[in-house]
Amino acid sequence: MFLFDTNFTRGGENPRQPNKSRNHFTPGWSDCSRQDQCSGERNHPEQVNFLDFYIQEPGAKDRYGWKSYSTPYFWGGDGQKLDTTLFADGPASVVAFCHSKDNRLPVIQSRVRFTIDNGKPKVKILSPKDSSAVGGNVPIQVEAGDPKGLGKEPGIVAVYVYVDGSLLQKLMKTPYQILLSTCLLAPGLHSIRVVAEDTESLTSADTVMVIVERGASSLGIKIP
Ligand SMILES: [Ca+2]
Repeated sequence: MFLFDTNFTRGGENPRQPNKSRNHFTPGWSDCSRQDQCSGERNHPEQVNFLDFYIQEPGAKDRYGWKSYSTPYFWGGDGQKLDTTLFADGPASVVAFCHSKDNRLPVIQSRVRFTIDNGKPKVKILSPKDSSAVGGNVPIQVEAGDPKGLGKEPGIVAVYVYVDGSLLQKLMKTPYQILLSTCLLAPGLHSIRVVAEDTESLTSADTVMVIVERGASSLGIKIP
């Protein structure tokens, strides 16, 4: 999330050269991550007219903009996310222009630079299904793939399978599957979590919850 913070302070137009006779905004990005939302916050709502956001890839002709007129200042409107898969992987930046209601005050801008990398692995537990009742020996089947990112060639290095937070197995090659012996688990709810790691050490995870039942089919999964 990008959080835009405009602190209203007393001083000159240039924070480095304070001038006590003028007011100015000192905007600053206070939070940032690779993707998600661009939003803004400020501590003097009465002074801000609107915020103008732009995102641009270096060297790209087009830039994408959004004007936000009310707090909190989000890119794309309240709750909308910035889909970074629309952009090429690599360096990019977002700049926000803060327009004051007082035309005599300058438009303040602040920029954050970040790196878009959509090369994280994708991982999904194919079976058992979430919330299913299980018993006996249950096959855990995992599908994992890896898109090309910024760095090395794509590829899954390992798939880690955790049961209730403890590592059950590290799977190094396909097919990513393992048998879970549920007789070692107490009846009730248990979590199966898998983490896929790619050649760039990026990780993604998927989790399902299963209900261990005594006397359930030893063939594996019983869909409730
Ligand atoms: Ca990758």
